Amino acid sequence: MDELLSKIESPSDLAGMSLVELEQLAGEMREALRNVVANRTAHFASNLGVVELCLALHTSFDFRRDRLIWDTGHQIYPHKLITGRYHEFGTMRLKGGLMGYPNPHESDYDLFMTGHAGASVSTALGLKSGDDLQPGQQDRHSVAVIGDGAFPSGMVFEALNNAGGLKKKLLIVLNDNKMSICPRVGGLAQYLDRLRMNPFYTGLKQEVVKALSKVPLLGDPVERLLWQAKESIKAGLHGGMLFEELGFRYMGPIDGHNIGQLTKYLKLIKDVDGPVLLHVVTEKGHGFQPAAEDPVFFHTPAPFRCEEDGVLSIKKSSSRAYTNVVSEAIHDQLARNPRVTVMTAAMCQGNNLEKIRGAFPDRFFDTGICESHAVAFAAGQAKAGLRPIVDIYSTFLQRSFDQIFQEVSLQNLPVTFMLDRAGLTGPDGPTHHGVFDIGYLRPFPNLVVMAPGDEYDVVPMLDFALGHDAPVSLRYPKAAAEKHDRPLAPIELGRSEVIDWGHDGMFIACGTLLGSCIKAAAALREEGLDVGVINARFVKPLDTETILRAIESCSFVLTVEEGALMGGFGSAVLEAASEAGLSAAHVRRLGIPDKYIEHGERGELLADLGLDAAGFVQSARDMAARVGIVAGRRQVS
Ligand SMILES: Cc1ncc(C[n+]2csc(CCOP(=O)(O)OP(=O)(O)O)c2C)c(N)n1
Repeated sequence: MDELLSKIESPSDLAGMSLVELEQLAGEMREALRNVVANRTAHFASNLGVVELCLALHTSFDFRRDRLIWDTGHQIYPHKLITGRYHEFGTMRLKGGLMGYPNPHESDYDLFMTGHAGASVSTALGLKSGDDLQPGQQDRHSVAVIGDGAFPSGMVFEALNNAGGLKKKLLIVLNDNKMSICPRVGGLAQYLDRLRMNPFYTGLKQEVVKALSKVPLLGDPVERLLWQAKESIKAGLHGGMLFEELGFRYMGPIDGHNIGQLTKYLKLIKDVDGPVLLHVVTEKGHGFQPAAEDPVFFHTPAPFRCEEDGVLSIKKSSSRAYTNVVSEAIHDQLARNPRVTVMTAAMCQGNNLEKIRGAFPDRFFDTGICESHAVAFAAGQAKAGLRPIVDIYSTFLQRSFDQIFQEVSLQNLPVTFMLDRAGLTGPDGPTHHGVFDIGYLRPFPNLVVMAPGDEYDVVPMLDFALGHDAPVSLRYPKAAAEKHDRPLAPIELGRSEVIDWGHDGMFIACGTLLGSCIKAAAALREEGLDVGVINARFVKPLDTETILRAIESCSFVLTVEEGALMGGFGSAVLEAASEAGLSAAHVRRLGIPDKYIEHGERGELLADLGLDAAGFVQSARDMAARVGIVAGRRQVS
């Protein structure tokens, strides 16, 4: 049913719609959201929760001119539905289709391409102060919508501090649904809980609303708002002192599913000079009972369908992911060693740490979406004599670059970084691909950088890391774990593992593309090309002995990594060759080129980049031809 939604080409089509029609539209939008997740993994519960808020914002402001930033951007789907993208909605998160996050290439209504939490207040403030400096632009409103999960990010408080000082006309809508991906944690969460106890939102709400609705509708809106604030204080209803002290006018909490109330407040706030924080209470998963009951699963559910009797049939993948292999290995370490701790920055579910949270509540730390704090916090624990593991997505660790430098590497503290989703993450796209970590970790002295070649490497590598008296990082992709049967060489600092020595050429694989290299080498052998495979295991220190021997003795060498080529593993190999005075003209690096890779299934993206077995076969053939090897026989040069 899309009677109204199918006619919405842009938010201007909402003008003149009655409250009843807007509510009907909200229902149609929820149905469109359900249709997407019926077919593929996508963000769901967060989007269900902001449908009314999205409609209220678009009917109260004109975002062709005003500025709207959805923090993180995972809850952008309703906004996409009413900004001209409904008819493409079925392509959501498919390669070549709509992105699951804001994307300025899709629409002028999306200002920044984002996917990392906590930047909205800064960019909305920047937009406002940028507009204010230009003639004729000062009337533009700037709005940031941020969830209570993203709100505790350090950057948000930096921005609040700045905004309170600048006194710019800025609206922050705090979307409080009591959830991050998992239930929200921390002192600020408790503060928001207390604000929710405000009688304005609870039992007394009706009376207060009645009292406040006595405000004459005519007259100066600012005066009306001041009157309301005064009346709330008199009634002992005023909360939000923390925000008031920071220089914000705090309004709320109000019901984020009540379009009428939302628009009433938004319209009033438009006339307030200076920064305002509107505290809106929503239910994550609103309008779809299973999602409201289990918002953790329905944050980004795997495909499911509703059966006639209402039972959900969840299609589960049968393969075990690296994430699961790692979480079991961490569990085992915590069980064996009381000095081991683990921390996550709000990714308990994504990193499959829920069992660990239950089994070791004293040694499990969820810092909230505060990656830089998590790393410095781990450094403190390491200094105190513990062996902290920071279990984190590669892309989110970028938020902690300086803490890795100063608090960890400079002090040479034994913090272990488990970098999940290192590589192409698939349908999330460029904001989430974890392709930079090799490049940004390699330069730090003291830091050991490792990459398991397969599942067999994971447990011994974590063992090695926790026994090593210095920081260590270990990267693995969002992929099904593979096992390559072989006599397993023990993990030794700076030692690679030779799987097969090739006389014509060599693949030197950094990480789990090892499996595709092994397959490619087997196929090439059938063609008469003797190409070997090395499992590099260490990016730093590099096994220069073995790798330089390969460069010296093989006709060609292909380095392979699921990471940015620039500054990556292959670069490290070239640097080593250069240091040793070896020619590297016959070395070719395979990895992620110097551009952002769009969203799509990981397998499709890897294949497009020539980073699958077929691509490796082709690259080896090309190199063989280039150095003069034909059908397995080297030509006399
Ligand atoms: C820097 C960063 N860390 C972690 C994440 C992963 N992440 C995406 S959404 C989310 C929860 C956000 O909660 P909230 O802001 O309250 O929004 P809700 O989904 O509850 O509406 C997290 C942890 C991220 N996107 N960015």
